[in-house]
Amino acid sequence: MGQTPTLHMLYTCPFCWKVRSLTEHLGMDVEYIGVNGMKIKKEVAFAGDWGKVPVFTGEDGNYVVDSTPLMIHLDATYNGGKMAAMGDAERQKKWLDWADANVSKATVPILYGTLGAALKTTTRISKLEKFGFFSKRLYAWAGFPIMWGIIARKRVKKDGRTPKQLWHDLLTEFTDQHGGKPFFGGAEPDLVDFAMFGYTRSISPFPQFKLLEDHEKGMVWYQRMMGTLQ
Ligand SMILES: N[C@@H](CCC(=O)N[C@@H](CS)C(=O)NCC(=O)O)C(=O)O
Repeated sequence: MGQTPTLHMLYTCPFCWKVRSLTEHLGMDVEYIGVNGMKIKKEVAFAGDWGKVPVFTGEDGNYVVDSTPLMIHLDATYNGGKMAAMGDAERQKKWLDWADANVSKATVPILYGTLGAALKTTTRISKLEKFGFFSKRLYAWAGFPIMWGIIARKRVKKDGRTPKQLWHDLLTEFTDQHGGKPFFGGAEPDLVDFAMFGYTRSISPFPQFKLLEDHEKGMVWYQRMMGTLQ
């Protein structure tokens, strides 16, 4: 036995919630370390050039980065690789890629799609995350509403769907894959369930979450996933 594993994360980072949901499901003893959103590179400098969260450090002091490989690592190390071995490996890989390619992109527009939404999200983030007094205000009033709001609006326009419609379509596409079973993985959740759950859960502290709440099948699955956490 070495040190207690740590997970460096941002409270509002969707990728971090993929990993954290899995550690909570497995009932792991992990110390969650909230980094300062304005100093991510510095705070995870111990993990080399990566410069992003999440970063997981195991009992042996070795770190693992990048949420999807990190989930696969946790399953292999702390769960006997049970999730990776569930069902068709190719299907699992395809849908992990699908979630990373599509769902992460849908998250930014829903949180920052209009200037009003961007400002609401940003002030909420500045309350949730750890910032210094000045950066807190700077972050709330200047940074994200302008930068991300503009990027998100461009993306939404190009797609032609509202951020809500986009999320609903993704949840439908995903739950259609369950084939009447409780989870994507079948009777039990697999890595795709946890990736999708992490993305969805990262929106839950924000008022925009109500836009997802009328996706009935999606929410039934979401609550079921909540029930698998320890
Ligand atoms: N592909 C990575 C993406 C991680 C990522 O982009 N994290 C963001 C926070 S949501 C970050 O740390 N960004 C800092 C930066 O890019 O400077 C993953 O899945 O873990």
